[in-house]
Amino acid sequence: MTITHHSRRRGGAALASICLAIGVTACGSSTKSSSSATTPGAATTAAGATTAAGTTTAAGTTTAAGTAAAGGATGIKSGLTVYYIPKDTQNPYEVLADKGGEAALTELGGKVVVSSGTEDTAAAQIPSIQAAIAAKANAIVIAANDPDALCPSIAQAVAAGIKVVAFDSDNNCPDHLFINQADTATIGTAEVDYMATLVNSTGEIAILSAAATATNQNAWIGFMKQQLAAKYPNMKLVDVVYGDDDPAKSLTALTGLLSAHPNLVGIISPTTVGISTAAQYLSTHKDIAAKVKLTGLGLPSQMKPYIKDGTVKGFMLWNPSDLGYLAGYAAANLASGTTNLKDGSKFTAGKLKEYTIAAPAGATPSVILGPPTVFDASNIDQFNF
Ligand code: RAM
Repeated sequence: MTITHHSRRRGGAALASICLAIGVTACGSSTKSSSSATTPGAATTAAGATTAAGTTTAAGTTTAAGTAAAGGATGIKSGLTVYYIPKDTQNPYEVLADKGGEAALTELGGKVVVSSGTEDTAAAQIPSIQAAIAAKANAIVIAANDPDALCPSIAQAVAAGIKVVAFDSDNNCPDHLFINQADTATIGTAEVDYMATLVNSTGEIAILSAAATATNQNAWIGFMKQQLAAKYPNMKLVDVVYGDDDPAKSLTALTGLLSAHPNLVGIISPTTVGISTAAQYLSTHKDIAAKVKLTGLGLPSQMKPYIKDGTVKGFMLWNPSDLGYLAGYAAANLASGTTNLKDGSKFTAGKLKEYTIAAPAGATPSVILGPPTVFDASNIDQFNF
């Protein structure tokens, strides 16, 4: 089996599950579609990142070989080709998710082609959708940089018989399954609740996001605003800035934010690129770090130094590798006709076991990977993704 990565240009910029909190136990994936927020501090069981064998052959192009596991999965067609179209090919989070997909398709005797741009724009993703159509791919797994701009191309893919799975960042197009990393409302409200513990529920806070058009961040931010309005009258959201999941742009957005709001007490960054950039900056600007608390969504591997040096107390995430792996099994099952988009349809996702598709009337069919995990000094050493 061959895995090929294609990318088109930018300048550069990673889990287990959230079982934080007091009393949350189910870390990892489950067949259930609901999850609850957890609070910092509790134990996490979690698994390390899934890896697929691979060797980099040239900038942006990676090939990996694998052998189908004996047996594969019941009813899954062999030799499936699944195009993974991440937000971009350089974000370590997206790379981990794609590797999870490679692991899944390797188990199933198929192949993954990773193809996207190097900037988080819909324009950079459209050629990859067209490439999947030209290659007669069986399925596309895509993290949309814009909820609407990709729909004409995705409709062409659907018309060509290609099954479409959204992961990480959903789109508004019809005829697809969304693999959500964790319950959307839980992610947004839990981040605000965590920030409240850091700033005694008082003062000016801001958000350092990814792309302004990113469906996932915008959905989480919507729930952050709701939670602030409902529970925290003394915490004021004064700004939302965008770093496009590019480290340099994120740094510029951060420093602009800090100078525009001298009374800021907290920053929530719901993106692994934003939070790692901000943590690095604050770790070398201790005077600012003493006044401005940071939390959000981050990769334990990137955030560990900042937990260890006290810059950041805690943050959240789920296992991106598992997200890609689950999306790979979903895509293979859809392409094989062993599941469909109807409410209550089931499919088996290898090591992650069975998932049930929820498709209430008027909503995009979806499944949820599982609850998020809170990472802090008590558990950060247990994670390698
Ligand atoms: C960034 C990306 C991705 C998001 C994570 C938490 O890496 O924006 O879409 O899910 O952060």
